[in-house]
Amino acid sequence: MKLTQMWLHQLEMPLVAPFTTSFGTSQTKHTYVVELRAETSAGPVTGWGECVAMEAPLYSAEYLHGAAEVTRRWIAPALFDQPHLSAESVAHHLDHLIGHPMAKAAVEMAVLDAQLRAAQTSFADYLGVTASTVPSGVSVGIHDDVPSLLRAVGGYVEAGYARIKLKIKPGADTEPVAAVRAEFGDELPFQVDANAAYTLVDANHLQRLDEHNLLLIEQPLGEDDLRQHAELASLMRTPMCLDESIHSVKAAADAIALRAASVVNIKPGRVGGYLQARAIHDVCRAHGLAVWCGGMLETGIGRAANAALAGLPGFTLTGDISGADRFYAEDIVTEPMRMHDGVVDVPTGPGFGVEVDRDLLARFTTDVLTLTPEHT
Ligand code: OSB
Ligand code: MG
Repeated sequence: MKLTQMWLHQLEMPLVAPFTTSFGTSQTKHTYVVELRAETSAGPVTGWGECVAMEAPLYSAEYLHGAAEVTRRWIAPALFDQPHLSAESVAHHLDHLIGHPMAKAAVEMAVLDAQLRAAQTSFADYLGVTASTVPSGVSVGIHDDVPSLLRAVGGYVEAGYARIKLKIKPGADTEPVAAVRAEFGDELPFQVDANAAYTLVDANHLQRLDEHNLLLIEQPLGEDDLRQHAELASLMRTPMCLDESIHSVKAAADAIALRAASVVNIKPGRVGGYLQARAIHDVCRAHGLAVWCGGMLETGIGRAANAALAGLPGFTLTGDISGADRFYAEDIVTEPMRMHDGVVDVPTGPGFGVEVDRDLLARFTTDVLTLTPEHT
């Protein structure tokens, strides 16, 4: 295909409730949605992607305005230059640009959607996914007090979610974890996520989580603490899972070689796109590590793509792919993802299988950046 135009729709979407992690509280989802138009052998097509970078560099080094800027100045021009662009060649054309996986992923995602729509192929078929549903887990933020946490978890358990993940931080860890176990019993599939809030000095304290029979502990230490995660993993019974540390296929290979983790959270945005995400799935599966699909409060576009990815056979643990209503009263797609019976459906339509609702998109849009071959 040949790219002809690209738009970055900057959005602010209110959350149904504040979401607190060890690095902060959000009330609003900030993102940009990539819309691109391309000429293909099947005629002109439109593709959609979204950027998972957060407003501030608290989860990862990238931040939303930086991602838009690097897209405007370097990513878009490099792709507008290509006479024969394909989703599979995007990473190659952007390889000379160091870092910025989330910015690259958003654009690759839109190219992939356009390519699949032109071929009338679903993302699931492209991946070779035959599952029609995937289990649906929910990420629960840090709460100010245990009763409100138990009410929130109770609501999700009642709704039928297949797995609960609880955010933790120093001072909000063993007590809320013990309270959830006591209230909902040993059968509840239950895991925790520290978002890099601890250091190896906390090893003795973190060992106290072992008694709660957790599925895993996600990213207790820093992004570049692979060796220290390996040491902590050897001191804990709870399986070690990495999120922030796995920003590339190489990082996944290093984590495996160092025995830093036995489980990997795969977030397509964090690793530079859905094709890198699949490669990490393949490497982990070949080495006997379990993977699951993480989330970044995606809109309906990313949520649909994640549901298809999570249908690959190595995704043996339940992902953070909740119904859209876990975060949003209104999504930007015509058919927001619904959790039912503990699962979400793998979309079957062309591309990612969702249609953006222009009215809803406009409602949440604060600005639009138009990129063309001439103006970049
Ligand atoms: O660490 O998994 C994380 C959201 C924002 C940033 C980091 C994380 C998360 C979540 C939410 O846990 C997962 C979801 O989208 O449901
Ligand atoms: Mg995480």
